[in-house]
Amino acid sequence: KPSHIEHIGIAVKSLDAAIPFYEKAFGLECYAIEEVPEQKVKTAFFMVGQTKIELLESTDPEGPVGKFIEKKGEGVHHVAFAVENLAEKLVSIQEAGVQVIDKTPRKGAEGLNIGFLHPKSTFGVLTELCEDPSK
Ligand code: CMX
Repeated sequence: KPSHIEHIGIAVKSLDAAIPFYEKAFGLECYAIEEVPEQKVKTAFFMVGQTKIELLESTDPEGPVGKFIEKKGEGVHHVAFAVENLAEKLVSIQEAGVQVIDKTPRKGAEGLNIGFLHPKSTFGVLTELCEDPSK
């Protein structure tokens, strides 16, 4: 089973507008800003215990976060669980009848291997599984 919630992804229109909220309201420090061109996003990370808040700004209106904001506005975009043996998990979860977006792991932010499950198959919540290859 997953060890913890690795991160919560929050779609925002502007990192520059959203980062100061997390800094001022909670005294959190933005420890990394990274562009992930394959996902058409720019990300900003805050650590809260073992879990990160990942702010997501779209770099392309046709990308997943651009389309999400257009349809639903800013808000919680996905929940990511930390798992081991991601490739096997993606196989077994499909065997259990869950629709996956990624049949095999791909590279995500922070060097993690990631795989997404389709929100239509997970009660409306886009769900990500992540594996830290350095562990
Ligand atoms: N949470 C819940 N539902 C979502 C969703 C989300 N984040 N994104 C899309 N949906 C829903 C839409 O509302 C829509 O529902 P309806 O059919 O009821 O209207 C349906 O899924 C299809 O949405 P769409 O706008 O037509 O978008 P697509 O089908 O083209 O893509 C999805 C949807 C989830 C397959 C795509 O966004 C995807 O592959 N996401 C995974 C990758 C990703 O999100 N990357 C960004 C984060 C990267 C990172 O963390 O580094």
